[in-house]
Amino acid sequence: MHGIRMFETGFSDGVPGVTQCPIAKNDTYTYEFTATQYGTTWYHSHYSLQYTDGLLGPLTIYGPASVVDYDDALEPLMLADRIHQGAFGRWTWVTVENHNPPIPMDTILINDHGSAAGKFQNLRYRTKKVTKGKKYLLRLINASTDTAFIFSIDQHKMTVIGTDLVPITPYLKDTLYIGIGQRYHVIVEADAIDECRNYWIRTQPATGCHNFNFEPNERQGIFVYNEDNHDDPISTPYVPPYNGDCRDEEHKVLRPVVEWQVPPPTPDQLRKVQSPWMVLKQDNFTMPPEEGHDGTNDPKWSAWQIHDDPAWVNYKDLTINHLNGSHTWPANAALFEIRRNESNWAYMVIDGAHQPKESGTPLGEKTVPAAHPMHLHGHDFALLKQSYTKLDDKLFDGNHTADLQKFIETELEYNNPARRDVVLLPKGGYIVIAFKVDNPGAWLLHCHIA
Ligand SMILES: [Cu+2]
Repeated sequence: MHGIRMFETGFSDGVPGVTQCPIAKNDTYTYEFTATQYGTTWYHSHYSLQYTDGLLGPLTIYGPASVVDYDDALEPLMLADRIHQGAFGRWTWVTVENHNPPIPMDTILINDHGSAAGKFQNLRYRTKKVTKGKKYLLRLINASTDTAFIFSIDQHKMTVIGTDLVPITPYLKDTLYIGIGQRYHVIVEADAIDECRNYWIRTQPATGCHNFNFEPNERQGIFVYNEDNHDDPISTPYVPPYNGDCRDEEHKVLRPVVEWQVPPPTPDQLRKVQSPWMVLKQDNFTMPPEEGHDGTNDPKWSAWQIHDDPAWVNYKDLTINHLNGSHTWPANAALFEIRRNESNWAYMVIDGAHQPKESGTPLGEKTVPAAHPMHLHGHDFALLKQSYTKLDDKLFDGNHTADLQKFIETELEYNNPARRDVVLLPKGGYIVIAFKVDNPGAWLLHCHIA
């Protein structure tokens, strides 16, 4: 249940090895939780590549809305990349049959409709008929494995009213950045000049945040005024100056309707274990030995990691079963222990650009600059800073507390900051997030590229 807070029901969070065993074939599992927010999200398997192959769906929690300036709603739109051959098949083809990684995607779908590599053109997604002069709520979900989209409808502007599960002060856009796992509520007025025609819905992969092995067709959806018109629309896209790069919506315009304030951290709070300084890097990595398998002759894998460990969970020893007060944790759980503190806020600087010590880096281990849609379970976080440029190295070296204090005072947003559950860690940049420590459990923080 992506982005559902699971407030005091962490055992229903659905992460294999952390909160439960994977559900066995022909078995069932019931997730119990209280819906604490209204809006749009999705559910998906958290096991291996299953959601890439379609084990997912939209989830709407109905309730009062902050902005009701619309006449009707379209069904939720799940935007997704896919592999026509099947993700497990392609994975085997690359890893076992020794073809070259990385594994490319080849298809863009909207609610499971779309052409694959130019075939099945007539399978494009068509909305229900819209009526000129009416306003429609669109609930957009990026359910991709490896693609950030720039979403637009030709010749129609969007009023953005919600990010993830949070209503925001409305703002107007013609193209919308939507990263993996993120959701947006937008209102579109059917105000086209020619209502006999239909208009392209575009899902353009953002530069640097996709991996297609050919130029994908961004036109997989049609905004339908005229149900009898089955011709391809002739509408034209918004012409850049918009930036086609991999970005999020500017976080300073994502202002929650229900305002909140975040207390500034102390330098120690930003530095301490409770607020880890994280580095995402790729490493040549051998899986830890298991019962009946010592692993010494295993091939080296390349794995992403936060700090020094790629999380390696044990289905027989769930992380959540260690929440008994003993403070002993499974080996290789890549775990950060966060205790309640005086302010009840935790802070994290997540840095994608460099390691604390670049010198002496073991062979085969390096920081790989890449963009990562970071997702935190069990909490909405406040986005205090999203930087597309590199973090100043010296801030965290322990010798520049005055500079760090100045950074805290001048660089971070505390007054009604953006509140959401997925944020893009820009390539070569960093983010600073904060969240209330109010939901005990074992919670995953992960990049949502599946
Ligand atoms: Cu998710």
